Amino acid sequence: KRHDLQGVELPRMVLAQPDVLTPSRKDVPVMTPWLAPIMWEGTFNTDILNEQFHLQNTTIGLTVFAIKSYLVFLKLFLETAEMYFMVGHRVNYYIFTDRPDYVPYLHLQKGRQIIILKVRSYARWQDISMHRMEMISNFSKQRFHQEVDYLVCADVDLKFSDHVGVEILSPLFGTLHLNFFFLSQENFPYERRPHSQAHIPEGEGDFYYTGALFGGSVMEVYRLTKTCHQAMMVDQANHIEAVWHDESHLNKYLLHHKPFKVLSPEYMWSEWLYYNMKNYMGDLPSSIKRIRVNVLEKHKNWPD
Ligand code: 2GW
Ligand code: MN
Repeated sequence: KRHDLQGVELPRMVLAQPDVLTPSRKDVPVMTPWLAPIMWEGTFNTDILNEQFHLQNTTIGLTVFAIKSYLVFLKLFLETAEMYFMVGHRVNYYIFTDRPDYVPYLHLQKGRQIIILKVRSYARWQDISMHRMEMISNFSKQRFHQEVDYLVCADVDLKFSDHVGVEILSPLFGTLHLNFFFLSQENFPYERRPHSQAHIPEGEGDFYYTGALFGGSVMEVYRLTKTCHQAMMVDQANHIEAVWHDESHLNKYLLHHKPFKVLSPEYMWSEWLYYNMKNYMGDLPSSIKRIRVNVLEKHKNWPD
């Protein structure tokens, strides 16, 4: 499928003349040093973007893994995606699960479908999380490239709470991790051991990206997931596992392959973290205008 916006003729739209000398937001960074926009409320016009992507008849694949007990998250994930994710566009939900029978039945909006992909499970949760890279790369090569233009890869333990639309789409995009957005580079939890393929030396790094939301064109997502999977296989052979698993490898990849768009923490918010932060930060900063995706609370054994 095509994902090239050139040659699109937009219908006549009456819009105010762009005031290019005034930044759309002055309270948040809106551009990376490599001129990738950082997506915040108030920096983009949804009507123009919807037109552009409609004229291309864009189809978006949303990949999500619901293996073993994490199937419980799937219903709310899908219900809220139906309300807020790429509304009005063509969407394929690719649900990777070890238990297809447990996928909830849902009435979907027109142009949207659920595709269940049966995959194996792993005993360790770290392996479940990490092998997502392998499975996404395999399916990208085998079928996604025939069916969708873009892939959006998400964790399942989240809910959509406001608009997430075509503004996020570009050949390669990552999302800023809320926990580290306010911190400087030396506090990023990158893998620091030189023996790991995910290693990022002190003094390097642009952002800390979350493993919970990334994507791009099928080709770019294929390259990313294949590269990360191969790096994890090398680590495994060397008996080392990166500190934050697939997320560490994603950060390494995005350091060396700069994303074309960067999503602000509006796209991966955590009420729980924020509740704790409030104790010393006061109320929500006025720079946060919309919270679009929320991480759900859960319990697990954290690494030491
Ligand atoms: C994960 C942890 C503990 C026990 C089970 C699982 C688990 C994860 C599972 O039983 N079944 C399953 O399908 N998963 C999938 O892996 C699911 O899609 C889930 O969203 C994803 C990542 O696991 P999660 O959400 O528990 O990890 P987080 O939210 O702590 O995530 C960040 O760090 C991870 C690596 O440690 C990943 O990079 C993740 O993308 C990040 O958000
Ligand atoms: Mn998660």
